[in-house]
Amino acid sequence: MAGERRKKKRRVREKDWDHRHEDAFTHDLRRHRRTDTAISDAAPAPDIPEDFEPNGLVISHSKKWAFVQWDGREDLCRISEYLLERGATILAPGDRVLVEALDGEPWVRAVAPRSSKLSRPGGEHARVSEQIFAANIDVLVVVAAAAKPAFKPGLVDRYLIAAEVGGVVPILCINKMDLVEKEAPELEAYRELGIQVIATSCETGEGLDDLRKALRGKLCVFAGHSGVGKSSLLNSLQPELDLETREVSEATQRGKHTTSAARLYELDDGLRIIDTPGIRQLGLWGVSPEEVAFYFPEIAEQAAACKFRDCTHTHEPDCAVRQAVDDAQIPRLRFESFLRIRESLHEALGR
Ligand SMILES: Nc1nc2c(ncn2[C@@H]2O[C@H](COP(=O)(O)OP(=O)(O)OP(=O)(O)O)[C@@H](O)[C@H]2O)c(=O)[nH]1
Ligand SMILES: [Mg+2]
Ligand SMILES: [Zn+2]
Repeated sequence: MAGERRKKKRRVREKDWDHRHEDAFTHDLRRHRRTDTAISDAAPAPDIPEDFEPNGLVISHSKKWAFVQWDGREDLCRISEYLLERGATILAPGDRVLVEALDGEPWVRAVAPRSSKLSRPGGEHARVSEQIFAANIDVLVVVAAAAKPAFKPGLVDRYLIAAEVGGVVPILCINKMDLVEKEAPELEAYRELGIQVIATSCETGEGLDDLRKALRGKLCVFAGHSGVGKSSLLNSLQPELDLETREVSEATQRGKHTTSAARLYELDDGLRIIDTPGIRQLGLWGVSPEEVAFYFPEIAEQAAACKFRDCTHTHEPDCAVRQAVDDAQIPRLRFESFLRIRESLHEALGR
């Protein structure tokens, strides 16, 4: 029975994936995805029908407990032991779940299939290989600072890949604009990719209306390095939140990892935002080194003209991608980012 249920679910999920990614992906990648889609959902408790109606929304969670909004209130619920981890974390903020009261105590008893997710590989000692840090998200707001810490595109490029893998629309928010005279020239490359770039300042209020407008009615995640101002932006959008923030270290110009757990906040105006802890680096889950090029649209576009079909764009003769970098058709920073990400995935495989 359980096996049968799993099989059915898998088919449905793959179909969704193909449908949503139809326009965004090349044929090769789509074919690859079809064979590679992994099931990460925890199976519901055995007495729960497959087509259960979720009645709760996960706000935050730990291994055994979850804060869930259900029945008009927020409750600390226990997580059913039937929801075993099968390679991936059971719950993430944004998950739709079935909550039932057993002996007067609320339990999370099933997790609904996700419409989208953001994942990273579990660390070396993690219990799971896929760590899902947000579910059913419409928009990933990649927050970076114009200064303090200085803008570096590496993490941004990784988040863009995670968004594409998970079926989430990315927006780039450059905060702390009050600290610089003008925008970093690198940002143009992202606009050319069709990504919305919003420049903000929590000090002057610049861009906050644009941000509010872009996020209204959507479920969003704020993610980025520590100290870029994710929690400050939430406070600026809604001062009553009064989230904890801390100045960046003068010595290292880095944030102090103030936010310690991801949590969903419902703000006025139909804004629902998950604030997340800042990270140093984002590992990529479910991406092989060979696939990285597909996630850089400007590189994928040129790759068709390379002499070798399996050109890696690292050393081969007649490489149209490297030529396009020399001709400034592909921004050099993006190409260097591509090489670094590819290399780091190779290293991760070797470990
Ligand atoms: N000048 C300036 N400082 C800002 C701005 N936004 C945030 N800050 C400051 O940057 C520091 C870090 O802000 P946080 O909101 O704690 O950063 P965070 O991204 O939530 O950091 P983590 O929770 O560690 O991931 C605080 O001292 C803020 O006051 C801004 O627009 N301009
Ligand atoms: Mg924070
Ligand atoms: Zn090439």
